[in-house]
Amino acid sequence: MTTDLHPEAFAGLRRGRLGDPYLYVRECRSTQELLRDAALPEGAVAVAEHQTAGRGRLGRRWEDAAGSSLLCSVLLRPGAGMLPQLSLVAALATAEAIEELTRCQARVKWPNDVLIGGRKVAGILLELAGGAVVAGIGVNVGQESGELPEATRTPAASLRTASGRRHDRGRLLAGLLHRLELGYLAWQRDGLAPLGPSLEARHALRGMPVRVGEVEGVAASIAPGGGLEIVAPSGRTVVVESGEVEVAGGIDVDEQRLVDVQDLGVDPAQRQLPAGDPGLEHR
Ligand code: BT5
Repeated sequence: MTTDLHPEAFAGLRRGRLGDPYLYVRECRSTQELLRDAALPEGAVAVAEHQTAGRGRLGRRWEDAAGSSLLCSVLLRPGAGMLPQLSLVAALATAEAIEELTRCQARVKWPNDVLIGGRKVAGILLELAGGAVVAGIGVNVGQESGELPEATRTPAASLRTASGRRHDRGRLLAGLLHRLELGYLAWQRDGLAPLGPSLEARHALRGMPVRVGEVEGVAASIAPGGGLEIVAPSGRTVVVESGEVEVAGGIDVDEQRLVDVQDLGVDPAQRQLPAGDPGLEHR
């Protein structure tokens, strides 16, 4: 049986360098494991219809309904450092490709989730393999609401439940890889700066009451280095470089659960501290 992710379907859709070679399997434990061969070139992509041991970050699981998800891994060789930034680059490319296909507004929940209407439709996992990075991207595409995992950290949605329509996974993958390639090249050349406006426009957490580890406050911008700025009740802005974001009461972007900083007694003038200000901490 041929599907919308079959190599023959994808060959006619590929727009750039990513996706060559294209490793397609019906089933595997995790597409992350298919790109471990050191002989594979940058740009190799592995895709599966179903994963029996799909993984998220920190040992968590990524669940799929066979034939309904986009489950892919991309081999990149970015050189040393700045992996958290690459996670944002991949999440942004995923959000943009989803928007292009579905016309639904997609947002990036720092550092690695893509949401529509406050629900998680995609997740990114970066893993080091020798000197390379394997970027794993999972998108819920065709699941009906009953086929989505329940009791997830953020409620789940699929492109189908969010848009009310079916979508072609091959076209999504081709758009995603195209945008990832453009974003990756721009990031390698000039860092996150060229992606900043697109990222800020899709920043899901702005204005939300959040906690990351011991840092609690209201999420502000994404810092130039890729960290999340959090305005603490004292008015200090703390930049958190990585970690798990807990949103008080959950994210509900549709209902604009935005907290006015003045409600917290914070002088709005203190929200945007200039770079190098002693109030700016890096963790
Ligand atoms: C992620 O981790 O979101 C990264 C997911 C990466 C999956 C891709 S698929 C292709 C490649 N091969 C793999 O084996 N993995 C990558 P994290 O932020 O840790 O989120 C994991 C959490 O999301 C779980 O603990 C659940 O709460 C929730 N979750 C699991 N499956 C989900 C789904 N299909 N949709 C929405 N949420 C889900």
